Amino acid sequence: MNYTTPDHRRIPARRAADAMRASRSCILTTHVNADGDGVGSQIAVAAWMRANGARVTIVNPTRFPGLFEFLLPDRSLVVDAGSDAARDACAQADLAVVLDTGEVPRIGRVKQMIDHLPLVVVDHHPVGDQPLGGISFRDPEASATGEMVYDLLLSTRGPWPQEALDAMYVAILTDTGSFRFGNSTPLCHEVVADLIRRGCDPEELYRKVYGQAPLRRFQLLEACLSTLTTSEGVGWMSVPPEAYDRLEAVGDDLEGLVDYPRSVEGVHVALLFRQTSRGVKISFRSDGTVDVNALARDFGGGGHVRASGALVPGDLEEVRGRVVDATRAAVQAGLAS
Ligand SMILES: [Mn+2]
Repeated sequence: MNYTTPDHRRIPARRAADAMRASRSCILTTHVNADGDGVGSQIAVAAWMRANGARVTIVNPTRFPGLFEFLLPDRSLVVDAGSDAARDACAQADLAVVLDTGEVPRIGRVKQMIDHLPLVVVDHHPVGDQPLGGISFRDPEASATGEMVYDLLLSTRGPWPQEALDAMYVAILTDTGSFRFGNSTPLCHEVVADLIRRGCDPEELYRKVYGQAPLRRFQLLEACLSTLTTSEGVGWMSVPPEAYDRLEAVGDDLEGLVDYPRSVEGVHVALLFRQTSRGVKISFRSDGTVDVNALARDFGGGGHVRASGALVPGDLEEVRGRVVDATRAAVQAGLAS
């Protein structure tokens, strides 16, 4: 069966696509610490809008992840939010599109740079406390924002540049954990089937994303695994700060680490802790027993029901103690209900 855009997405997709097609100069942004879905969606939109004749600039609140640079049709698409080039691009733009988040705090310093522009939001997260305004194309049922970008292109019958196809594929690949997570819906497989039909090479894209990890990543994994602990349905690991510094690790190296505690028999919620200068970063993953969006919100974070994050001021040991206690209580409550 071939994919068709679900009915409830049709009108919002059309509205968003019309605004984007009318733009001549557009800013694209995504959430802090962009992932494969955030930047994949940006690059797909950029390639599609450029094929429609628009000027496009990617301005993100934090560094563009090096792992996904291979998707960029050209490196000059991305400018640093602190640069003159970013300021000029924002001054000349007639539209801003926010992808893979719809919350004010999640786009950080870019918010004030695009405040004067009409806005389109394309996102698959549940709406939170501080939603961005503008034209809203949101669907928490979508596997990835990349799947919704596919709806945009479908609603306008393309064009379908190869860069857009590859970027949408990687967006969905990464947000579904290589089609293993609960969001690997029939719809997402139908989208991906069409992307392959149109020319994506799954083996090559998988290899570029997952098949050429630097050695330090395995050395960091070794150090993290030595901290693996489980208790009452909760599994957690901490990134040893000494190993992180010694190995000159970067944020990308932490991608997927939380899947290790998550894979342990009997674990319902997995946690990964990392000390940063601004506090302790926590990743939450749930098998569905606990709503970790609600749990992360108690610590000032948020995300999805099964995957969330938070940044908690304080030091590693103290924060870890509090968060593990709260998570154990949530698992007990979840199992009892
Ligand atoms: Mn996403």
